[in-house]
Amino acid sequence: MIETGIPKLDDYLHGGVPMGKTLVYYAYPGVEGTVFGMQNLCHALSNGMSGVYVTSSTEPHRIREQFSEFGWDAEEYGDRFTIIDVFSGLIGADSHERYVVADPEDIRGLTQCVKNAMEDLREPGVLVFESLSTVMDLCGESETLEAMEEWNQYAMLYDHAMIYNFTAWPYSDDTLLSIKEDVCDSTVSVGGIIGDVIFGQYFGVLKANWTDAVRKCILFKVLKPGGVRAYIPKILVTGPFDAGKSTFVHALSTRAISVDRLGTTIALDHGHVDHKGFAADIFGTPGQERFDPIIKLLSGEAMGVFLVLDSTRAEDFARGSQMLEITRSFGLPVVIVANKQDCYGALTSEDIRGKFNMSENVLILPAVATTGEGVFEAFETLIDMIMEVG
Ligand SMILES: Nc1nc2c(ncn2[C@@H]2O[C@H](COP(=O)(O)OP(=O)(O)O)[C@@H](O)[C@H]2O)c(=O)[nH]1
Ligand SMILES: [Mg+2]
Repeated sequence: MIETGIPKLDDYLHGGVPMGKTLVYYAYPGVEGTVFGMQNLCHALSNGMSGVYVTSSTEPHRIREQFSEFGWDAEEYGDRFTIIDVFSGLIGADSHERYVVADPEDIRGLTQCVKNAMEDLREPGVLVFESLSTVMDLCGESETLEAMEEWNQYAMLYDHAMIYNFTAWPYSDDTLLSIKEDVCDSTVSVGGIIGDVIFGQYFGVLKANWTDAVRKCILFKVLKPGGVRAYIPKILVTGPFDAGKSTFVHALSTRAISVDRLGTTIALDHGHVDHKGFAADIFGTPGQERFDPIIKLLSGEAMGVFLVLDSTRAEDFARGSQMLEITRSFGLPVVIVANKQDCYGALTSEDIRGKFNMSENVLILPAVATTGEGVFEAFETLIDMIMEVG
């Protein structure tokens, strides 16, 4: 098995891609599809495996630059990393790569290189195509489909995993259908939520013939450095005044902005979290009752809620409960953060549950926002709940 290194995808495929199997990322034009295969390759390489990158639309030295922009270091992989250069021949440039396809328009040259590279790998590894669509543009649709059958057979024979990035340009319907449904053991579609511009990107498993894959769609974002992150566009942080909401947002965030006072009325927090393959934007709501309509407004688009409580102030719990009701009417996953656990007189999670009128299945987790203790545990818990719902 090789892990893809794409957040959630390995869970959905129950571990990754088995050796000898093939996966295609079927990306719609305009979305950031190429990074998926690249991330698979770098993940395998950093796990000590060998990998081959078939580059057909970028100069090899630019490929190494792209790796480092994402925070992956090609040098570090040494000779476990090789390139099949299908690009330099196109622009008449010299190539120093181990495998070079002299005539990129002749698919037989590529097939020979693929075969050689697979034979040369001393142990099971992974081959990744930067862009199958470019190969198709150069060599023809049916020629490429035929060659794929052959490459996939070699992969099975030599026990390598095979990964293709493919962009679904307007090829013939038959070609698109073959790529999507027939040629590979598994297909992951990478798409965009399209308005006037693409304002969201998602991926999801369309098929995997070796397992009962989870069929959920994941929103994603591409970070540099970092690569593909599962993305949660909005998490709300609510709670009574002074409970520690702003401190909590800052403790979680790689970047955070607090507007402590806008005029004399309102306090807003906004932060970006980047943690264990997940990226999220979090928004603190004001605590005062007169802003409840704003909480209502923000809740409509939120995917989850933290209710932050000052564990020493039982007199504020009723207000907390009231704030929760506002968001709960939207059916959102909730985690209650029992904050200020370092303070004298702080109630434990269980004490708080006793004073709070709520069902057993609402989680209450201890935290100290000022030191960051417990904040990422709370984050991971809420993320799990959000992913369950999605
Ligand atoms: N001792 C302690 N103080 C905290 C903790 N979290 C927040 N505070 C403090 O509580 C006060 C209110 O925090 P703030 O984040 O502004 O609360 P907000 O009104 O909910 O945004 C600040 O002085 C924080 O430094 C904590 O876990 N322990
Ligand atoms: Mg605040």
